Amino acid sequence: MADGPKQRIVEARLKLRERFLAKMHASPGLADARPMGSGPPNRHGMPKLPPGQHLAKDWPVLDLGVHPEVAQAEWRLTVDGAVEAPLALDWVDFQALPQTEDVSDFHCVTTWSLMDATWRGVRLSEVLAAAHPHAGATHLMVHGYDGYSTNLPLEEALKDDVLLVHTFEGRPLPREHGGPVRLITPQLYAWKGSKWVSRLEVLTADRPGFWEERGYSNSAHPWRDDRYS
Ligand SMILES: Nc1nc2c(c(=O)[nH]1)N[C@H]1C(S)=C(S)[C@@H](COP(=O)(O)O)O[C@H]1N2
Ligand SMILES: [Mo]
Repeated sequence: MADGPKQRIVEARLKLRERFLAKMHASPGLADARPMGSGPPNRHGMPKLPPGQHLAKDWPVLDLGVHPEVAQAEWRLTVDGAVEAPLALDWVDFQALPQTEDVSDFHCVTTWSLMDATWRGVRLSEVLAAAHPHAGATHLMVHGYDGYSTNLPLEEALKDDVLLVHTFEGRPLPREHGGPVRLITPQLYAWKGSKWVSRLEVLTADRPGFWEERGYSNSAHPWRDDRYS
């Protein structure tokens, strides 16, 4: 992608974030004034593990049991709903977006945590900004190729560590973990990150996703032990 379009996406992202900055800072996550949890402080000055979590040895696989096979060449990501400019990105479009590398943690509500994982991908905020959400946009429904869905308030979705990842520890994200592309939400429980992501539906009101409809917490903050509603 030429510098012009990239620059425009970066600017659109900053503008969109500005609308949600106050809410982003008010939500817990890594800015929690009184985090629960155990162990010495981690790299964010938070307790090493959220309450009730233990370190996973390997990265477990957890999902509804269907692992859709989506080849890079067939993968599409649509962004629609309350947006000015609906998008349908293919693999080449996606790779042309600004790429980010980050180290973050992954907390599954079933009590295992993966710590200090290295990811590469595209900030969700960049993709959302490129679609220009309406002024009244408040939430997001993230859909997966397996029929999964999970909802996020935009102030969580726009956080800098929320990434659409294609690479884990320097290797392509394995299919069983959601490859070619999945979402990660390091400041929320991992069910908020859809594997095999297919569609970002921008909403003007909140709506529960698959697990949220079945009793999982709508907010899902690991440092508040916020698992079920
Ligand atoms: N598309 C899709 N995404 C999903 C799920 C799913 O069933 N389908 N399960 C969620 C749950 S409950 C967790 S804990 C994580 C697990 O990711 P992993 O299998 O890579 O460890 O993915 C989340 N994303
Ligand atoms: Mo989970």
